[in-house]
Amino acid sequence: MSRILYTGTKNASSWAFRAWLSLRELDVEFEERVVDIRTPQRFENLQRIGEISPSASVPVLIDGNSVIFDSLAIMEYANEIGTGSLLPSDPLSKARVRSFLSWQHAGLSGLCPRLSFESAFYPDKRDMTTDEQKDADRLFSIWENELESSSGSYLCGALSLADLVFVPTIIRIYAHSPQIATWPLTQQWIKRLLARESVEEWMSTARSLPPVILEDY
Ligand SMILES: N[C@@H](CCC(=O)N[C@@H](CS)C(=O)NCC(=O)O)C(=O)O
Repeated sequence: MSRILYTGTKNASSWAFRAWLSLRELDVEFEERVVDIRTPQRFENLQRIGEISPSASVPVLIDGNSVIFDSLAIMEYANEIGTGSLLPSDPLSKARVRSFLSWQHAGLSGLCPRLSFESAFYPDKRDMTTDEQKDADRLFSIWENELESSSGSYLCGALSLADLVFVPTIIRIYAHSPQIATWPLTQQWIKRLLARESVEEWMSTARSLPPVILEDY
């Protein structure tokens, strides 16, 4: 196998999850090497990744002699070498999918840093704060409008990179039992995404690991 994906600890690595999901959904073959990104071994392990990748972070995809780093680049590359089904061919629809990808990649909202991916796996979860629920509400209403206008099962009609990029975000919000009844399409979309074989494969391993406790939870 000439293609190697360096991912991170499965209950702590939301960016690696996105790249991994795209490769899996597109049936691209790869060998997976998990980098332990828990402290204190994180620093030494990522330093070693820095010897092969400029970003010194995961995910990194090695394909033959090429190094493709950053989840977004890997997602787009996966689509190019896979079935190509995760980006629409029409330029406007493709730009819409890419808008969602870029938005998530640029930080999305204040919610992600406050509600870490790691916290989705804590046995005792706190309630969401009012501000967090407000941020979640905004995302839910945007997703609801998108689902309504695409009349599809997924954000932009068929499953696309736009859906996959939001999976780790959904997981961190959904694990904290948000009030979501007002957005029925979003609720169904979340359930549909979480039930995907690829998502369940990653999550079942993630759930089996000892939780990575962060102090600022
Ligand atoms: N923009 C990068 C972010 C990657 C990232 O932050 N990865 C985490 C693990 S999920 C990591 O390796 N962090 C270590 C670091 O950047 O020092 C991407 O999308 O791939």
